[in-house]
Amino acid sequence: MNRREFIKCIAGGAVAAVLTNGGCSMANSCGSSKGTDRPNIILIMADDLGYGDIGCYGSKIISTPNIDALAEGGMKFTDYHSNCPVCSPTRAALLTGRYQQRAGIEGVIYAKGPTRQTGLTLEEITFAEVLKTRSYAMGIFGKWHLGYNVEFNPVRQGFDEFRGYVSGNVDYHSHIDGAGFDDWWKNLEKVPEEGYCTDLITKQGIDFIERHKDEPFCLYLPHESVHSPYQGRNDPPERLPGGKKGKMAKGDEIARAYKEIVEVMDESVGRIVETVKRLGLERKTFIFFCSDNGATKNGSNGALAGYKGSLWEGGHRVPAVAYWPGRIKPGTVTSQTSLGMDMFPTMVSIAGAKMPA
Ligand SMILES: [Ca+2]
Repeated sequence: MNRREFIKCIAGGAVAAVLTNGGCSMANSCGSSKGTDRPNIILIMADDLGYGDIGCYGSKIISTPNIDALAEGGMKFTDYHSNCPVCSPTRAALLTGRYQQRAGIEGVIYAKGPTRQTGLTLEEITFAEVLKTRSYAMGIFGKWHLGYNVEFNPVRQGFDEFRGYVSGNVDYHSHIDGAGFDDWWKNLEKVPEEGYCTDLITKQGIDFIERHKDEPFCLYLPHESVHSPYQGRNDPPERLPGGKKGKMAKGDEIARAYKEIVEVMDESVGRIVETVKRLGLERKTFIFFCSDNGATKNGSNGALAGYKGSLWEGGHRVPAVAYWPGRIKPGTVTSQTSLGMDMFPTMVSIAGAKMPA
């Protein structure tokens, strides 16, 4: 690649440039989709998952064979950073490709207090809106956290389908948010759905892929895993209707539940990839897995100092894995510094869409 091509790559997306440099056999246009008909995109984001929380980043406690397999068959980033050490700003930057401050989301949008009334303004251009210009089917299943009020709903920001929750976290079983409100949506309406949060997100994701297998799609799966409350599949709900409190995990129970929450998400990643393979979409689907900030003291940031909320690397240097057979050489490890908001131009480039002015 000559210098001019490299600069074009940077303009087209730093992660796209890394993918190209990482040995994509077919990438002759900086990761853009020229010559390929609009590849599918699957973006899976964990919540509060730390640098040391999964197998391919050194965890000896938590078993993540499916994410590890993506790293083995694709590319592992050792210096990927979430845009912020907390949730909402990271998501604002990911969605808009802009620094979160420019997108107006400088801090967490809390379930309680005045920020509950705020959200990502509709004037912001999201990757969903840009991919729609290339006729992608757009689905988001899981956590939004860019505004509680219906005016900020994902279907107002370019997504065709939304199932999940708008707050920072819900009870994995009762789907009640931190302020005591039911928080499980189908587009603009609250529509309850029974089940464990991670399993519901997985089910919706698989259903979306199956329904859109014959057209280009972009599936955004922002998981709750491994945010608190710490609840495994068989644990009781903590938040009950009417503001009542159930049993909360404490001490050793947190470590046990934490491991299970991550392992169930890994199982989810496996089921999504299995669906892509089963439908013969593997070579035309770009899959990216990352976290939205570092782990709390209940998890592991490996050798990095600091935790979620800190500007030490433990707060924002997080796992990231890219997988795309035929485009990304298996077993690649890159130390290229990259940032959550790089995903916007990368996805735009892959879709062959135009970057907004
Ligand atoms: Ca988070």
